[in-house]
Amino acid sequence: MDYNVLAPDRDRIASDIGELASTFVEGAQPGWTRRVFSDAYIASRAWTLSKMREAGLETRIDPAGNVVGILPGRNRSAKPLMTGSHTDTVHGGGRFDGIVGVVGAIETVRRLKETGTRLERDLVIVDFLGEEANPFGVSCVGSRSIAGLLDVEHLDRTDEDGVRLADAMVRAGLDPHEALSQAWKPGSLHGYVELHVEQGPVLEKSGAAIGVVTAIAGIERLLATFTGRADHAGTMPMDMRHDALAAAAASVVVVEREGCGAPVHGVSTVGRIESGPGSFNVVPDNARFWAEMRSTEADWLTGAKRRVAESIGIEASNRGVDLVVEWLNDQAPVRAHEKIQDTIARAADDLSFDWEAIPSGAGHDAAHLAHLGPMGMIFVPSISGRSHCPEEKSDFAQIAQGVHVLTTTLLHMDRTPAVRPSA
Ligand code: HGY
Ligand code: MN
Ligand code: MN
Repeated sequence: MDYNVLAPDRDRIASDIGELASTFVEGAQPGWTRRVFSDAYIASRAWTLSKMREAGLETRIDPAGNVVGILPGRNRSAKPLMTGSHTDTVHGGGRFDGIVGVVGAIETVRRLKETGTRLERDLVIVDFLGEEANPFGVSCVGSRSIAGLLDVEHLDRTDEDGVRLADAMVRAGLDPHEALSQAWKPGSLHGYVELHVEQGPVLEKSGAAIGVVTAIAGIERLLATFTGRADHAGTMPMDMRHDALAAAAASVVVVEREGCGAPVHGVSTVGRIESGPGSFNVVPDNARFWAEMRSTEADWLTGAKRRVAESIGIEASNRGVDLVVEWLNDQAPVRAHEKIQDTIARAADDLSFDWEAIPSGAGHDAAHLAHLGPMGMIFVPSISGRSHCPEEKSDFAQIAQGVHVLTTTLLHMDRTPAVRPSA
């Protein structure tokens, strides 16, 4: 088969991405903000649904708020294929993170229909609800629900106003109770593949058009709370202070040092710090920060969690400051299935696109869908490697190449026998 006939319509992709970005954004801050449960996000779900309907899909919004479209295959009892991503953003985010995978999935359906290419299996495309980290501390809400990884403990998590995730879902017209019980069975997918922007500099540096993802990093997130003692900043001698902010600041450097010294793929970040009471002339008696470590290597990640907890404990006790560490999220690294990696590479070769194998430092819905069947991911380059910021950008011609590889990969997967789950 000449896979070039499946080439996507680049201008249509650009128009969809532009329409979503310009129509559904929160507030006037720089970048494109569309956070889960915001009015802009809730309104945008109808947009995704209409795009799927226009493409001729059977559509629904499931109890967890995932927008689901199905392209019927010839054999409806065959295990389906699935692809998708997310359209929520971080605060002040970009126009491409996640969105490329949803728009790309819809364009794949259009091209299959326009070329009269019928799949053997159903193709399920999903715009997963709430992939990004949120004030409830539960990312990937929609894909966890489909994968059977959303539980009551997640629904009871509260934001800083004490609102439960379950209540926020009800306010958005969703059904958290049903979201707990709609899980698909492990092994129920013939395969899952997701198109996404790389969000880093590797592909741009190497010149490869396509990234074949080898693994998705695991993430350990923590909230460290330091409690010291308020004193007069002018009179209390340095060696008699219990300075919570000084302990937290020294601990920020501990977290940074953990990632900088990683012998394997490993990074660490403190994304936010707060302290009080906040006057020049008062020794701070409280501070807290939110941090995360990531790696595709489980052993390093486990070790980093232990080393950071020990070291920041020392920074606190050296200053007579109390410390409470709360671990918020423990997402293990997930390997992409070898056979799906090979299929993506084969599709890129069919289309004469240069590709390279690459780990994902970013988390993705695909990490959860791996519980339902063999998983793979396709990356396209990010300009200057930037993401989660207004400067996030990918070239539409390269996005179209990624969509072309997605379509061709799905065609190959449709025709290959079931693969055994990864070892
Ligand atoms: O944080 C992440 O890695 C993803 O972009 N949500
Ligand atoms: Mn993403
Ligand atoms: Mn993201």
